[in-house]
Amino acid sequence: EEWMQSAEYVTPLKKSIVVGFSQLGTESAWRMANTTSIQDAAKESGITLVIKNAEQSQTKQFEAVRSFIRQKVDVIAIAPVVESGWDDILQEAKRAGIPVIIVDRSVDVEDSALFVTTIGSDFYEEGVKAGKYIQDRLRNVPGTIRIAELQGTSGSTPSIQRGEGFRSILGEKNHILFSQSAPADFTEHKGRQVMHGFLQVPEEERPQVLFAHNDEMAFGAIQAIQRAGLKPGEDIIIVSVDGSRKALQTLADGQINAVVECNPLLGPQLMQAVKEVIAGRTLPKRMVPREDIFTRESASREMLHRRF
Ligand code: GYE
Repeated sequence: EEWMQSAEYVTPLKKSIVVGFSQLGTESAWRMANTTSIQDAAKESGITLVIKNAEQSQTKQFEAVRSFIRQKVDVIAIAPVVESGWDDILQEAKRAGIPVIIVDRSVDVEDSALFVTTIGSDFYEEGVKAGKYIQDRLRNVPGTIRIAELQGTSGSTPSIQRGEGFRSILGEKNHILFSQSAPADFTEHKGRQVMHGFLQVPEEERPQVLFAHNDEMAFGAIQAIQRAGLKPGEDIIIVSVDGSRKALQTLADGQINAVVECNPLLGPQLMQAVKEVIAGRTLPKRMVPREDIFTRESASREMLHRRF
């Protein structure tokens, strides 16, 4: 490729690598930690970072990518808000000779050569962990179990895959009913609003379990549950995903029952990948950080190590 052979990369120390990063938004503590991690890692690596906030709009992400192409950045990184619709814009980057690294969520494109690698979590596995926790926890509860689900942004990888992973464990059981499921955009206020709606049913139809696709939606749901005169964590078993310090605190306090970890600290891995791409090395197509599940027993201990 042209960008690898051009003279300015023969002595890379003389000129800082420039990375354009399209961040999808600011909806959660996870997202803020992700942005900070990428900024810090760029600084540490002496890489110049141009970052644009797309405020949940794919159109804005397209604009950001086009501006990076015009600026002739060395590498483009994208945390894509949704999976679909990326083929054309990634073609534009390819024609400009700029390699693209996908961060956090995935893109669903026909030609996987349009990006170098995807650095992000195994969201399906996160859903599986949440499902297994619920399965264990309710093993001895008789009768029908109704599960409510607060999904993330429609069409986003973590929402699609957390839902699928969760259902792979609980989906085909006769006594388990997915009674309510709706997107709440990964935000606290939407989580509160949608959960409030879920609770407008006769008592015997109320869910005993809530799976929230992230911490913020669980926080919103907790408020709605309390306003309905119920005890979160007791009347309704709650599992969320991410593991911010506040979520672990809420877990320790007993209002959430389990939190599946999703690691936002992708900066160091991203900058490493940038340097390797510039050096012309081949990267694995997918890079996944190690992750855990937290319960009340481990919450206080883990909280000490939390960085977001
Ligand atoms: O779980 C949620 C954020 O894409 C993994 O996006 C990320 C998710 C994360 O809004 O809190």
